[in-house]
Amino acid sequence: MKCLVLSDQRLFYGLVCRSVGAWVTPYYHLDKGERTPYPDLGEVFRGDPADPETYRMFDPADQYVAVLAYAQRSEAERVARALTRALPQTYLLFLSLDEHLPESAKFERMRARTWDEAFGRSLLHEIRTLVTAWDVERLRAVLAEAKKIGILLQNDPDPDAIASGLALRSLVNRNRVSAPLLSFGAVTRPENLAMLRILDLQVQTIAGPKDLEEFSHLACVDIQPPVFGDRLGGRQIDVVIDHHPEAGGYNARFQDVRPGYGATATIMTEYFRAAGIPMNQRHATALLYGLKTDTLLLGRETSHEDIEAFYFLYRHANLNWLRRMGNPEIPRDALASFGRALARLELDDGLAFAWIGQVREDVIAQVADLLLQVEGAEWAVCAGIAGDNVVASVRNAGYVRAAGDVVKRVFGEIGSAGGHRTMAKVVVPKEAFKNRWQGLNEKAARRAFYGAFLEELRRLREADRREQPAASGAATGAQS
Ligand SMILES: [Mn+2]
Repeated sequence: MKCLVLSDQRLFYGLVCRSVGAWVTPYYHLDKGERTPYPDLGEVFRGDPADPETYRMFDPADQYVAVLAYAQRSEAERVARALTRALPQTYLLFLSLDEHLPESAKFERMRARTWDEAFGRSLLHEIRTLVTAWDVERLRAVLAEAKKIGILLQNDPDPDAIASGLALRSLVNRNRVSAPLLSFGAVTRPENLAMLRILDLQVQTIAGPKDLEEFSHLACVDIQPPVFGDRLGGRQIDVVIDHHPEAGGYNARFQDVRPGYGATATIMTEYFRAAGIPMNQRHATALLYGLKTDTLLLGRETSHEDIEAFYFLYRHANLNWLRRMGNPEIPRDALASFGRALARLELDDGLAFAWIGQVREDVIAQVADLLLQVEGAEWAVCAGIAGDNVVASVRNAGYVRAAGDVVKRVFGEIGSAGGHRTMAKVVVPKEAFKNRWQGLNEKAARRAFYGAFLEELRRLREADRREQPAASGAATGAQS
């Protein structure tokens, strides 16, 4: 389609001459005898734009689109009137400042946009990219002299933290030896373990300030130093990059905290793009997975920047890896014990239980998730042996008492137990388990979970019932 471009600001011709060509053929209006402002502008037409005669070279039977960018509304309207009289089948796009745009129904087939609506975002983007590129330079300068960098992630780091840590390491040209990812708690969620496995990533577990001594520099990613309390032993943190609310009370040499962002992965993606660093498949997949999980697939606390980053990462990521991370694979040799366990699955008083024997630790959590889908299950427990421990994953449907509290009360004394409201984990050393429940097998595990554990659930349920006001006695599904 032919596109007539008319403006009293010649700069505008430069703005459009390279950007609309793919879809329309532009014809620029110039005054009689006026020199072409850009040498390779393309087709031009000349004359008084407010005179219908000026458009004689165009066939009035054809369809056109015209872009009119005039500083004054009166001028824009005068030109539009002449133009539509000569070429009645013309779509009109007006661009100007808000107060100089024609009212929306002034002409047929028209659209009026302000300059900032049409170009503002991309101009702002350019300014921000410029600043971000220098942020990356500053970041690199802060870590340039580092002998060894510790990249600190939250406890039980999530994909956003892991991906952002990986991205930071690459931005400053380090590797897993000179800049390891550190956490005060191991990665436990099966999806996150799958991410580490598929992308060949390691997170090193550390215990306290002593473990930080070997690092000349420390960076906090997807978290801010105050969250660690005194576990940092008062160490100076050099770099903080995060999207959680500003914590305050600390001073880092490089600090970039953007609470409006849905993920730290978005900040890291902007660093890569602004600094012109190629995004490889591994980085893109990690960052996309981090962004996806932190924003619940862009459903929660998502900014325009997150969507921009998502769009960019999506084109560079390996979607097959991504799919495998979202649905962690079950090892083949675990399937047999799965089958046996599920066949003997017990469901008593709302508690679904399965013992799956010796197995990779994350499989236990996967089976627990599955058990919670069993009809009639309010609680699900899957237990097995992983390494030197008996490990159990506990799930509840979310409307009964907190899973973490229950496991702590029952298992807190002989092992480590804890978790959130709807999921919890129990780790008991094999020996301690054997002594307490007279064995290290399915029978003993059943004793453990159908003994004290079920007892505790019954007690809680009874307590809930007593707390319920008589009128709503039937509603046992109250949120706790
Ligand atoms: Mn995050």
